Amino acid sequence: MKDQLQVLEKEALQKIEDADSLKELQDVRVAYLGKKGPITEVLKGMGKLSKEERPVIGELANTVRGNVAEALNRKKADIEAVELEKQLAEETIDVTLPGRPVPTGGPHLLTSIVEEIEDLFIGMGFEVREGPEVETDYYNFEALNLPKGHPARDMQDSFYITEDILLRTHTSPVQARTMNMIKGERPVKMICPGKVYRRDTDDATHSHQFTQIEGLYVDKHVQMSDLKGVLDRFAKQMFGEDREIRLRPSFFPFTEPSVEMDISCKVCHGKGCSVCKKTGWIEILGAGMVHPRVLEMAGYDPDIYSGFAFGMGPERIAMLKYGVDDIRHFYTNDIRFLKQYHQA
Ligand code: 2NL
Repeated sequence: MKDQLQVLEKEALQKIEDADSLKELQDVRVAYLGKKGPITEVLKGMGKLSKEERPVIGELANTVRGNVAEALNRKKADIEAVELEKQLAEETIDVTLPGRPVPTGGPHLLTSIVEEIEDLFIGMGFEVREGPEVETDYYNFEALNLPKGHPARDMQDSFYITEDILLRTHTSPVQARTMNMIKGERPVKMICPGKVYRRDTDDATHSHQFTQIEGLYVDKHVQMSDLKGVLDRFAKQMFGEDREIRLRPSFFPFTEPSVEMDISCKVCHGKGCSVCKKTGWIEILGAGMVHPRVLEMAGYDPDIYSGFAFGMGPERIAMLKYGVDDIRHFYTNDIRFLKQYHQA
């Protein structure tokens, strides 16, 4: 039995020595130390031994078992170390490779244009103000000299929430609210950018939701020449110092007199070409002297105060400046369109 155990030990140690994977090692463990393994079998047969032999063989069997178990653990650690080395060697990371680019995005073309226009007017002393997109009939129409029954108030032309509340059709109510807050106690010089809504069928030049920037300057002695000077500066700064402006008579219920402003065509400089439809001029915005009734309703004495106002569509400005041919490009968020206008 002693010989048997020693042979088993030698055999097991040799197999452990020869093993070169964790799987093989586990097989050896099961074969020699398992419940049905030969060492266990030997120990089971100890009952047949004499009293003297039993402790000797028992001790030897335990020693053999201990030696085999120890050899297994040592070899297991060795194999694991080798496999880790191998894995580390295979999975080395080349830290000198360039990283994957992270998409950074950028401002929407419309956002850039609105901010450019804001900066330009801030430079001329205007403050930027915002207001609600859901407006009362009073501020959207009444305060702007569009009384009940005026065709612009047609249910067909606006999005009404109740008979008295609607989505604003222009940003003028922000200006009416501001004037009302100041109550004619001091001048106002402001622009108000924001979203406006009109019931319209969307096409290349119309949208039911679009952006507007309106400006208002109310003070003592404000006159038409002030309007012309401010708009001329705007046109030149936005489209180029070589551009001329032209004011044509027009009509708005909230201004009197009212004008429409054109800029000279950059292609033909006023001579007439296909871009300007042979007129030499391109329409940019509407403006005028604030109607005395509008001033009065806002709490300004029209005999002391006067003002000018203007309104423009940043989509149209961007379309002219960058040659965008369809207003829907601003809203459909096709990244291929938007990316063209991201500054590096
Ligand atoms: C256009 C024309 C305009 C105004 C807007 C205005 C505001 C107040 C008083 C008087 Cl509070 N007027 N705004 C005046 C003239 C024209 O917009 O064609 N916009 C796209």
